[in-house]
Amino acid sequence: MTRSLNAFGLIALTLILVVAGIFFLTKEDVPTLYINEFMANNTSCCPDKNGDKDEFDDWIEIYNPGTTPIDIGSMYFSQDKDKSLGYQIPRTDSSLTTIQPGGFLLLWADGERDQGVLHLKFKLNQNGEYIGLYYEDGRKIDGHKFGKQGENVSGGRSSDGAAEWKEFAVPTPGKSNQ
Ligand SMILES: [Ca+2]
Ligand SMILES: [Ca+2]
Repeated sequence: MTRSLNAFGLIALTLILVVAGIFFLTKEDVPTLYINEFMANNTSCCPDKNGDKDEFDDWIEIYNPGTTPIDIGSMYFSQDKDKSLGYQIPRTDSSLTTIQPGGFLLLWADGERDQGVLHLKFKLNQNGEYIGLYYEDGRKIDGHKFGKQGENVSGGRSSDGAAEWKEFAVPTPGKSNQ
């Protein structure tokens, strides 16, 4: 009796380990993307073209350093590093929200959601704050905390994806940081 119970326990334990192994092996890796550049005090730099109107809105540039396209639809932006599930980017138009390998995507932080999927619900604080990009399950992809921003100056990685940040007097929204 004891022996058959032990055998049963062993089988159950093996099954649990196999199932756990499959779960961990099939759990997708968080994609590698960078918050590459942003502007929180845009007065004349880079217009968000809204019909005939030039809107000088805040913006965030995301960079895909990998070798496969990545759709950021259904990922989240948060301005609070303790809350990963902030604003969810709609997954309604992959042609607009997919970043090609080595490519850049420009999102307008203008609070004007009616202007399309690349327009975020929030604006950036020119006095400084945190911005983070999170995977659809809440795991962190990238985050950056910045201080007070000068007019029409962007903050960006010194080169695309680099760890070091600097100010750019000549910003490059949607293009490689130079
Ligand atoms: Ca706008
Ligand atoms: Ca850039």
